[in-house]
Amino acid sequence: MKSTILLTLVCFMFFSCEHSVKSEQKENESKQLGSNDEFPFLIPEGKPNRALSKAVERNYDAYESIRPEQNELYTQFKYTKLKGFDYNGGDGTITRRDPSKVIFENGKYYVWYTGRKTKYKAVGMARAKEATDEIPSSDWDLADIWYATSEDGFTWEEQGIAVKRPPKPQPGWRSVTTTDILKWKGKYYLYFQAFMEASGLRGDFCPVSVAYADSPDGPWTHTGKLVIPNGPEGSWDQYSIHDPYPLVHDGKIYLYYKGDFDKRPELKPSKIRMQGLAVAEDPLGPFEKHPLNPVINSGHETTLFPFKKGVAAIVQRDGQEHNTIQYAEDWVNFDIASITELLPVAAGPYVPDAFTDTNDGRGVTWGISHIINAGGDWKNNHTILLRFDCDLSQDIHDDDMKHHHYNYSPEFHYEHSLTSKQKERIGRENEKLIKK
Ligand code: AAL
Repeated sequence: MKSTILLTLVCFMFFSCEHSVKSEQKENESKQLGSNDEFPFLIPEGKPNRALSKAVERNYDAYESIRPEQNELYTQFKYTKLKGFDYNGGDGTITRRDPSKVIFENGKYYVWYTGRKTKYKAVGMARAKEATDEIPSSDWDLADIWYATSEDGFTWEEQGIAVKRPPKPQPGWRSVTTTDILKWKGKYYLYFQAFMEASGLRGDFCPVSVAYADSPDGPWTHTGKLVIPNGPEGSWDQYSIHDPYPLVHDGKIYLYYKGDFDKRPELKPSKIRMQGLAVAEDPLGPFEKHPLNPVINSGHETTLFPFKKGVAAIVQRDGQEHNTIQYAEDWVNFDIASITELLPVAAGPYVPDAFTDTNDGRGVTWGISHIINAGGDWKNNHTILLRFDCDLSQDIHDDDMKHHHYNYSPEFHYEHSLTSKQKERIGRENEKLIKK
């Protein structure tokens, strides 16, 4: 009898205890979910334990934080005109484009870029057959690599040519362009697109070569080497290796580059651009292309920087994932970290830890980018350099860089007007409706 009473008592205590734990849990849950099981007004910090739409689930799983302003890899971009560069009244005979990353040496900032100062303006890639030794085809044809220095990043002093076109038939004899800098064991290396034909004749075809120097001020020695050669016939980078961009990681040189491929004249644009990775233990190679190439499925020019343990990429125009900032902890497998707008084109950021082989990349806050057709008239096509600022840094927290939209003026919208072909199509659609 006694034992039956005891058992009943124990069972009662167990069930009532379980009941109170469960009701406490439920109370907490409903506190979190709000009344009527609605998604709460105050977004839970951690992923709530309830069914979520795919989109909300992504907010928790795919991004560093649930709001962009707390996401270290979210930013807006601000732009400033640079002082110190002349463009011959914008007549198309002077161009400066595709800046390298910026580095700080000898008490000043350095940037290298494609410089074209030609007697004649470029005829355009479509008319490449008209190009001569004096008439450039594209905006980057018949160019050399120039450099400039600055003490504040806003006013620049052009120092002259760093790497000249070498004599024929050395790689780059036609044009040396789109360079980027590596500092490795006390020496400096400039990787560049080495054109051996006027761009536009068959496409924008070139491999990558490299020059080196003991000082960022040169003198630069051409290696004459195709340090990143084009891929084998039929491969994605068989024709173009563009925008070489070296960083140091894991005691090696991680060089990212762009390839343009999948040319389909029936489509507009007829090509797709993606980015690949080549790794070397020595700046002069051999570079081994990563077996998973391409590793970034979008973007045009390459812009990357060490971030935390991994590497981040500014993926601007072109491709499925344009207008995103991406991150790869293993330096190979990139995910979208944020989506933003008005990204700097061909950005060369100031990356203080580009060559320190860091395991805690601090990020970037400014750099130099370019604007093509700066005068708004393709007949005088030329490109200008400008400064961008942003907050993609672990060290600054600038709320004014974290807004979620720009206010574009009515004029800006109307500049993106319908073509006459589109207007005709709309007219036909209206007529069809009216006749019904
Ligand atoms: C760019 C870069 C490469 C291309 C051309 C000049 O902005 O992607 O350099 O070859 O356009």
